[in-house]
Amino acid sequence: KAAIRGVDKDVSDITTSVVHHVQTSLARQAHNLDNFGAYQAAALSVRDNLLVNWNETQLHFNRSGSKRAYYLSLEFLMGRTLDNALLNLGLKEKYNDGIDKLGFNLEDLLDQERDAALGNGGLGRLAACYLDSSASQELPLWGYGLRYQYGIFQQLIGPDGSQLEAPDPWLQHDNPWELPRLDVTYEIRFYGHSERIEDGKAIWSGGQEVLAIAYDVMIPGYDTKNTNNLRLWESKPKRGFDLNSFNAGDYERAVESSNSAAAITSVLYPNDHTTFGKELRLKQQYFWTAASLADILRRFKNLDKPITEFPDYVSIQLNDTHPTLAIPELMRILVDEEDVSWTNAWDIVTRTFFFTNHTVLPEALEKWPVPLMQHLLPRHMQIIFDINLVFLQAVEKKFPGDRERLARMSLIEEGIPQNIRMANLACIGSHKVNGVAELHSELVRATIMKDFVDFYGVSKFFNVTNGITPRRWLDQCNPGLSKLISETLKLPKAAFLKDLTKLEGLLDHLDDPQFLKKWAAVKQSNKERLAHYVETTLGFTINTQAMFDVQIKASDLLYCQIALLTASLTAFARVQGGSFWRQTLNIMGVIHRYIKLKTMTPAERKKANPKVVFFAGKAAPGYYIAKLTIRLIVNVARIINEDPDTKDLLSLFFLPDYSVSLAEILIPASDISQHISTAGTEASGTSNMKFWLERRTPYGANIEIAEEVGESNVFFFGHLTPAVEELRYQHLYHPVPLEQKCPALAEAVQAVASGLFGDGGVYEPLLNTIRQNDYYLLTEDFDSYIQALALVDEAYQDRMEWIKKSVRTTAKMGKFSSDRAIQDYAQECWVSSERIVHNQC
Ligand code: 26Q
Repeated sequence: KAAIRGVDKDVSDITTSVVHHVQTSLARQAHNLDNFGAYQAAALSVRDNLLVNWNETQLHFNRSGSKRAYYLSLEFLMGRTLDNALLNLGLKEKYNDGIDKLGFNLEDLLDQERDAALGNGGLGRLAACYLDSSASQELPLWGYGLRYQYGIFQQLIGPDGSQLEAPDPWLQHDNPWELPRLDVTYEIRFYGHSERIEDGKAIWSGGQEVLAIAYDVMIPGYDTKNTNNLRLWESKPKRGFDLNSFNAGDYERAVESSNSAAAITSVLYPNDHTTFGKELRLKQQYFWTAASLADILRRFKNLDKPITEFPDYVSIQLNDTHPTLAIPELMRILVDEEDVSWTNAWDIVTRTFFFTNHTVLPEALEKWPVPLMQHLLPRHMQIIFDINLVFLQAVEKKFPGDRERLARMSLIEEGIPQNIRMANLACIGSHKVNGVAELHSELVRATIMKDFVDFYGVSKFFNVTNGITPRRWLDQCNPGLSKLISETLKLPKAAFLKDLTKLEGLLDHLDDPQFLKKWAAVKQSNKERLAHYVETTLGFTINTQAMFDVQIKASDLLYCQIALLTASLTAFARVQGGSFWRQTLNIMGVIHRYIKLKTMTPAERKKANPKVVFFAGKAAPGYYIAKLTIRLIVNVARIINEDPDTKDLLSLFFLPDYSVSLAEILIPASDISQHISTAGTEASGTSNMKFWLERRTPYGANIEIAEEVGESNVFFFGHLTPAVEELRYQHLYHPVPLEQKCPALAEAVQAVASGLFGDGGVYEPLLNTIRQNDYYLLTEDFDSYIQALALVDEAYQDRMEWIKKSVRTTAKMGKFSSDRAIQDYAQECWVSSERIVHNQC
C-alpha cells in the first residue's frame, strides 16, 4: 500500500464518481463542461471520501466517550480545500490521472476554487493550521466559528494607486466543502429583562430570539482516516417575519427583525480596534459562543455523566478574548438552568476554559461598554458584576488595602461609560493563560497580566510558541521541495510531514553539490511560477535570475494606526505593544536603493545585485496611514519599473488581494523575506515560519527561529526590545531633525515629498509620522537596516553558500510545526484528565 494510510481508490473509481456527480449533483453533461463544473464535480467526489471518514470518526469518538477539546475562534482562514484534501487523503496522484482521463487538468481545476477567507490574518490562519494538526494527530478537537456571508474584503488598486475594497461573496456558488445541518439549531436570545430570583439565580426573558444553524466543514487529517469537524454557525430569523405588521400592511416593518437576525453572520469584521462598541460585533460574539456552548453541552449530556464532571470531558480553548462571553454564558447555563450553586459553577467554569492571548498592546485589548452589555445581554452583565465582586473580595483578602491593585484587576474599568475588560475576565475564568512565543509570553507575565501573576502564581501562565502546518506550507505549496527532501532523506513524505524534526537529516547533505544544485533548481522553478503569476495578473515580465525579496502581511498594516494613536496618548509610558510591520521601512529602503542606482556609473551598476521586491497585504478600510503606505508603494513601483536606467536591477510589485492562495505562490519563490516589525511589538508572527531564509528584527518568534537555525542564517538588525522605550522617550523630549539624525532616510523622504513618485503632498501625513515623533523608530533602525541589506547582497553573490543557508534553515524548522504546538496545548491544557482516546484508524 502507498505510504499514506489514506483511502484506497482506483483511477476508474475516481472517473466514475466524478462523472456521476456531473450528471446527478450538477445535472450537467460530461462532454459539455467547463473547468468550473469539472472542479465542482471533482470536489463533490472527494467530499464523498471525506464524509465516510468523517462519519466513522464521529462514531468512534461518540462511542469511546472520549474527552474532547474545542477551539473557539471568530476566524478560520482556511484558504482552498481541494488540493489539501487530496494530499491528506493520499489521493492526489490518482485524481490527477483520473481528471486527465476526463480531458481536464487537475492544476487548472484547483485554480477554480475560491479561498475561504474567514479571517484577517495571523490569528485566523493559526486556527486553520491547528485544525489540520489536531486532525492529523487523531485528537478529538472541533473548531467552532461563524459562517460569514462575506469574508475579508477583496482588495483592488484604483487608478491613483489607492486600495479599494470590494465585498468577498465567497458563497455565491455552492460550497461543496460544507454540510448544512438544518436539524442542529439553537435559539439565541438578545435584549429583554433579567429578574433575579433566589440563590443567585435569575430568569432572563423577552427580547429578540435568533436561530443558529450549524454548517459542518470536514477537516481531514494527513495520513489517517481521522476527519475532524469545524462547525460554523449561521444566523436566521426565528420566525419568517412579523405577522402583525404584515397584516397591517407595513411590509418593511414586517421584515425588519428578520433582516436584523440574518445580519449577525453577514460579515467578518476587519481587525480594527474602532470596532469596540459596535453592537453587531458583540452580537456576533454572543451568538457564536452561546450556540457553541449549547452544542457542547448537548454532546456532553449524551455521556450521561454528572455535570460536575463536565471539565473532565470538555476543554475549551479561547482564541483571544473574542469568545470570552462563553465564561458568563456557561455560568448562566449552570446556575439558572442546571441548578448548580454559584461556587460549584465557578469551579466547573474555571476548569473548562483556557485562554490564548495574542497581543500585549493595551489599546488592542478588548473592552465593551457596560451600558451596551446591559442592554444587549442583561443577564450576562449581572453575572459579570457578580464574578467581579467575588473576585475582588479574594484580591482584597490577599492584598489588604491595595486599592490601586483592585482598580487595575477589576473586570470593570471606571470611566464614562464604564468598560468591561475582556482580557481580565478571560484570565480569571480560565484554568491557564498562554502567549504565542517565548518573548511574548514573558511580556504577558511582565506587563498586562502582572497583577494576575502576583495573585495566582506564575504556573497559571505559560507559553506555546505558534506553529504552521507542514502539509500546506511545505508539501502543498512547494511540492518540488517536498519531493527533493523525500528523495534526499530516503524517507516517504509522510515521515517528515508528520515529524518535521526529521528535516535535520538535510544537514548531512550540505556538502553534496548535486543536492545543492537540485535545491537551487526547485527555487528557480518556484520563482518562475511567481513570474508567470505576475505576468498574467499585472502584465509585467520579470527577471527570475534576480533576487526575490518579499514582505507580506495579511491585514497587518492596520495596526500602525493603533500604535500611532497610543503614541500621542500615553507616549513613553508603554514599553511594549503595538505591531507595526514597517512596510515604510522597506519602501524607504527601496527608494534609497533606487537613488543610489541612479547615481552609479554603468560600470558600477554592473556589479549591483539585481533584485525584485514584492509587497502584499491589506490595510483595514478605516486606516488612512496604512492605505497611504500602499498608495506610495504602488506609485514608487510605477516609476521604478519604467526607468530604463535601473529596471533590470530593481523592480517593485505590490500584488493586490493578498490571500492564503497568493501566499502559497509567493513564499516558495522568495530568496529572502522581511519580518521587520519594531522590536517588542509583534506577539509571534507566523509567516516568518513559512520562509526558509529571512531578514528580521528581533521580535516575537524570530528570536526562537534564530536560536534554532543559527544567527548566521538570519540577518538581524536594529534595536532590541529593552531599548525601545528609552528611544521613544528621547524622540519625544529631545527631538533631532531627521536630516541630522539619519541623512539617508531624509533623502528618501525628500524624494517622496518632492514629487518624484507623483504628487508629494499626498504623502505628507505619512512622511510626518517619520519626521515627527517616529514612534516606530525608523530613524533609529534605518542605517542598520541598509547595512543589513548590503550584507544580504554580498551574501547572495556566493550562491552556493546562500543555498546552504537555505538548507540549514529548512533543516531546523522542526520546532515550528503546528503539530508540536498542538501537542503542547494537549499536554498543558486538554489532557489534564486521562480520558482522551486517540482515534487510531
Ligand atoms: C477585535 C475586536 C473587534 C474587531 C476585531 C478584533 C480583532 C480581530 C482580529 C482583533 C485582533 C485580530 C487578530 C489578531 C492577530 O492576528 N494577531 C496575530 O496573531 C498571530 C497568531 O498568534 C501572531 O503570530 C501575530 O504576532 C499577532 O499579531
